[in-house]
Amino acid sequence: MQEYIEKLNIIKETAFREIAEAQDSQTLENLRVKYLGKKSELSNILKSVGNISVEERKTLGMTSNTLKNQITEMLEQSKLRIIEMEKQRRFKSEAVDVTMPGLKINDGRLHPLKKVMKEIETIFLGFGFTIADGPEIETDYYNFEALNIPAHHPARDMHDTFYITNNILLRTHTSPVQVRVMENQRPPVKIIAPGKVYRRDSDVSHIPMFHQVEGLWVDKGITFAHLQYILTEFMQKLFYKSIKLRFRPSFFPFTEPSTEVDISCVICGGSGCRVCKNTGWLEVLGAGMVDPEVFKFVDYDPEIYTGFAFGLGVDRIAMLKYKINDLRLFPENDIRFLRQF
Ligand code: 2NL
Repeated sequence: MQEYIEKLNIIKETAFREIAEAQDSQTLENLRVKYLGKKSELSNILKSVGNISVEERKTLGMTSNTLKNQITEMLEQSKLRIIEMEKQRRFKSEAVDVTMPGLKINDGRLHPLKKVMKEIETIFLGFGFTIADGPEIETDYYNFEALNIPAHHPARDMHDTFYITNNILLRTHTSPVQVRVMENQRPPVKIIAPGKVYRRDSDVSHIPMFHQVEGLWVDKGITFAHLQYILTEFMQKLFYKSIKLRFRPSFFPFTEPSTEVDISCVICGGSGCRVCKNTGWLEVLGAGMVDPEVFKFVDYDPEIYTGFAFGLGVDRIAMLKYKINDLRLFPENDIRFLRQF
């Protein structure tokens, strides 16, 4: 008998200690099964008792029942303690420090060429022009023939043009876009054609793909004065108000008369520097009055309509605007370069 009472005392001692030390609800549940479950020592103690008196059996039963209740009570208290503890743990791990600095958003940005392109488009939209586009893979007809550049003209030199077949090529300028618009629309036509163009040269000052904006305004009574006014206003808006323009006579197969347009050097202001090769001037545009031959291809009557057209290289404008000295930085897409815009 004494042996069993002692056994109960040992159970009590270890149960109380283990329950008091439990740190989480899973451990506590395991302890409940261990001490109160069907297969627990405590549940089986009466069955294992051999020959003792009825009186003793009764005492032993009462003692083990009391212990069962004590353990139950102990488990209950421990459960409350652990619930509170786990709650505190969760508060700690899920806490948000609202004073922490925010994460930096690594936002994208526009390529410098795209920025300049958009700026040019915005200026011309302001003058009432609309934006036209067309294929980069063109036919000989739209890229050359309809622009009064017949076969064997030097501008068709194999060194300049990427041919796909005899008749199909990568456009060397965006003029074919304008030819297509004129083919499909009667005057007035007042458009710009921005886009990528391709030429077979590659050295320090040339890349095989570059960007061009061409413009065309055809209506009754358009004169060279319109050309000068629009291009002057445009350059003043793109760079600054006090910029000067210089119109030099030139030649293009698709315009007559033709002009090359210089601006006063945006680096030195005209006093002479390396960029303008000490001339004070930068060549930025080619332009002219649309050649009557071109109008014939699109069935416009040159006796009724006149127009001016121009073309400018966007890459060169972007170099001047952002003071970039190497054309090849544009197509390289080095993130260290692009991040600066
Ligand atoms: C340059 C010269 C130019 C044009 C482009 C043009 C287009 C049509 C009719 C007549 Cl549809 N002309 N475009 C005219 C003059 C010059 O570009 O040096 N570009 C970079």
